[in-house]
Amino acid sequence: MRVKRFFGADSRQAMRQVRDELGDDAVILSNKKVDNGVEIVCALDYDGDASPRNLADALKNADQGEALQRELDEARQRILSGASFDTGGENAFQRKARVRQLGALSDGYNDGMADNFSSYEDFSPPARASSSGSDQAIQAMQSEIQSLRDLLKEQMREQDSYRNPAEALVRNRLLMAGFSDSYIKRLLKLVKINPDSDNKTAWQQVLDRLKGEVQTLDEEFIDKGGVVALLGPTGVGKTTTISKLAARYVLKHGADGLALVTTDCYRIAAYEQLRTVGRILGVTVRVVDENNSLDMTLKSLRGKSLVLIDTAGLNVRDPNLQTQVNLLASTQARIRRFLVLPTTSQARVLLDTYEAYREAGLNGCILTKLDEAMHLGEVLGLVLEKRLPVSYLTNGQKIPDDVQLASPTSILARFVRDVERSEET
Ligand SMILES: Nc1nc2c(ncn2[C@@H]2O[C@H](COP(=O)(O)OP(=O)(O)OP(=O)(O)O)[C@@H](O)[C@H]2O)c(=O)[nH]1
Ligand SMILES: [Mg+2]
Repeated sequence: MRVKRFFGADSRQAMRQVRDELGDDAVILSNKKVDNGVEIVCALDYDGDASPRNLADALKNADQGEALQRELDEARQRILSGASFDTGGENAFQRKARVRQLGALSDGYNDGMADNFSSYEDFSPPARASSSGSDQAIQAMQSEIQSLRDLLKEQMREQDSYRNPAEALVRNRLLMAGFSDSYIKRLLKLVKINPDSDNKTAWQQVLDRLKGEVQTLDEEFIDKGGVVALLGPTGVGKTTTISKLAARYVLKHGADGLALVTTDCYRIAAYEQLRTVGRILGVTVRVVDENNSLDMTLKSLRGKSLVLIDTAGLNVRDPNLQTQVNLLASTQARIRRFLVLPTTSQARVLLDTYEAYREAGLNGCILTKLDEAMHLGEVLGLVLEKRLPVSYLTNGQKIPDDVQLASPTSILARFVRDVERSEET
């Protein structure tokens, strides 16, 4: 029998060489780690006198497959040892059904049935598999591991709920309200709910803590003055909020001390919109474009006590977003920047928005559209996790009425109302 050695930096590379040269029917005699890589020895004219392994088997032994398999086995062991967990009333049969659903695993209960778990049979690649077949097998393993992780997490939660039912209730409420797992974990570590605590006391403890964690501004823009820019994707309520704040300013201080600026030179309508507000309120409005830099514009408005800057609504993947962020950074004036976040958006969208605008150097946020939001949990989760101070809340389209300075009390009151309402339904 003639043999040939293949050498690659890792198993995958070595296997690719085998496949390229000998095809999928290559007969592999050995597959071992050597200095700086992996060596595979193949039979060129295999006559059946050895005990060769085909490509699929070799892949099964490959680094990646091995690592995944090991992880899977460890996870399975943890699941099996969890068989003694108290699962809150779930009987062995229910538990077994659930475990099976997650990948036909035997749960180790001694009920006379044979252990029908066979990790390889369930997701090993077919004999003489092609590379895509083995990729699929690895993907199947990965998804199996994920299922096991989820199951393990769930079991741990069940165990916790048995040990500390009040904490479990609180955790569940926060999860339902849209907080992330990691934030809840951190919060509960800080709150330390006593295992003997009743639900009401535990919940109040958490609310008190949340109230202490929410950061808000204690002074209105219209009283504090300065230069304030609102940023955020299109349609979130930047112009409407600026119009509300402008109207409030004028009602309280008159029109002279206020100016409105738009950096939205992408759309003519944006300027028109702000100009209309300025005309009605008798307030100066400026546009920043190629002839009027932001720096120059702000210098010309030095005498104003408050300048509100409306920016172009740019979605997170818009290439102009960076230009706009750079524009705000390019001035000498101190601009306070607030991200406008609609409370109607999902947590993922809010997080993406935050990540995209974070670079702008945010001083805080404005939460809009509370009147349309089902609950505040998702946005609250984000502002708490990112320690983003909330300046205003808006709850309708009416100018100037539907805006209020945010306070921890008002935010928490709304949060509690949402939680109670969702539990009633
Ligand atoms: N229900 C409700 N609607 C609001 C609120 N704030 C703004 N809107 C509405 O949301 C829509 C978009 O508001 P705009 O202020 O134009 O949004 P924008 O962020 O300036 O959008 P672009 O200029 O495209 O970036 C308008 O129909 C507003 O009336 C609010 O608090 N509640
Ligand atoms: Mg606008």
